[in-house]
Amino acid sequence: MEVSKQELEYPQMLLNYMDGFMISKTMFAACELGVFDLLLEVGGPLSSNAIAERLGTSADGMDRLLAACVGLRLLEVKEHQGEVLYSNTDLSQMYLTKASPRTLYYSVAYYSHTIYHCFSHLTDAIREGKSQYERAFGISSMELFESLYRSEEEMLKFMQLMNSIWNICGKDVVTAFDLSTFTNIFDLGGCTGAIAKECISAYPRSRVTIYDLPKVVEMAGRYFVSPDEERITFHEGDFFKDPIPDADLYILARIIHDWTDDRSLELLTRVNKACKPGSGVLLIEALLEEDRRGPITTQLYSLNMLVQTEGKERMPSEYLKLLESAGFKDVQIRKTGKIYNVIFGRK
Ligand code: SAM
Ligand code: ASE
Repeated sequence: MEVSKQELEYPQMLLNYMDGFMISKTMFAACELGVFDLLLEVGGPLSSNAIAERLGTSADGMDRLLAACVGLRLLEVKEHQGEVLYSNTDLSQMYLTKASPRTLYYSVAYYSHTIYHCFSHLTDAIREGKSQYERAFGISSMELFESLYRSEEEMLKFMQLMNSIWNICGKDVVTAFDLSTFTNIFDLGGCTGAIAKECISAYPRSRVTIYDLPKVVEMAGRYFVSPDEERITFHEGDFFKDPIPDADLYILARIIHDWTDDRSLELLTRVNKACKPGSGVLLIEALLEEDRRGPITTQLYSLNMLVQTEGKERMPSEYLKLLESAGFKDVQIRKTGKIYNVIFGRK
């Protein structure tokens, strides 16, 4: 693609890319300090000094942070009787406050505490082709989910991250295919139960079992799934080692992208063995375009899979090949128009 003469004279795009991490960190800092939560709580505009005082920060630092948030369209500013006052935009109120039902606060927190540090070692990750937990957090080689869950606090933060995107894309992924004929559904690596909740709300006859590691099941029961959800149950196990019980649909959301082709094939073959004829498998994943031109979000996520996991993001043709090698047929793909898409296969 040719750039315009004007762009060659003044490379605005490159300048924007250089600033990218500052934009991220500015938004993260405003979230972490509680700027958006405070403005929601107060319910009206506040001066920079008042915000600094309430949040216990320097006045000068807060003044600059708020100015940058206005530039990023995360806050609104107005002058009233000589005083400069700040308030939330609709977008920050809906997505950046902790208690909002559509909050991305926990995604922001995980990006800021974990992903950001892994990405400071991106160059090394690419040289070596492996995750950067050792460098970023000083922990020596452990199994993937042992490093992701290196403390109870970190496990909870990861679970909150996993949970939060389904506030935005959950309904789309469970309704991309009509799943109403499947009543006994297993969500392998089902984590916080976000997908399970979407399923039972979209399909009144379905029951969903969340299959995950024992520690995760314990946390999910404690923090995420209410015991009143009669149609959601738990099953503790390791999907690489322990039996996979009977079901008529197996959902694997963001599971295959954590693993190498070999491990993915091993897992999908185990799932295929557990399937009866007619049973299905539903993969929920971000998808790369076959022509390698995008989507940029998924291309960046694939780099994140490199710095954080053993896996990668894949193209539809790669998922098709994995599923067919594992014994699935009639593979169909549906795009949702959002980050995550859906791949359905049958035994
Ligand atoms: N499906 C959820 C979602 O998309 O929000 C969570 C995806 S998360 C990337 C991967 C999940 O697989 C985690 O909940 C993790 O605990 C679980 N997991 C990893 N290894 C596992 C294993 N060997 N057996 C069962 N679950 C496992
Ligand atoms: C995983 C998904 C994620 C494992 C580690 C992860 C995500 C972040 N870290 O299965 C969610 C997607 N976001 C990005 C930046 O990739």
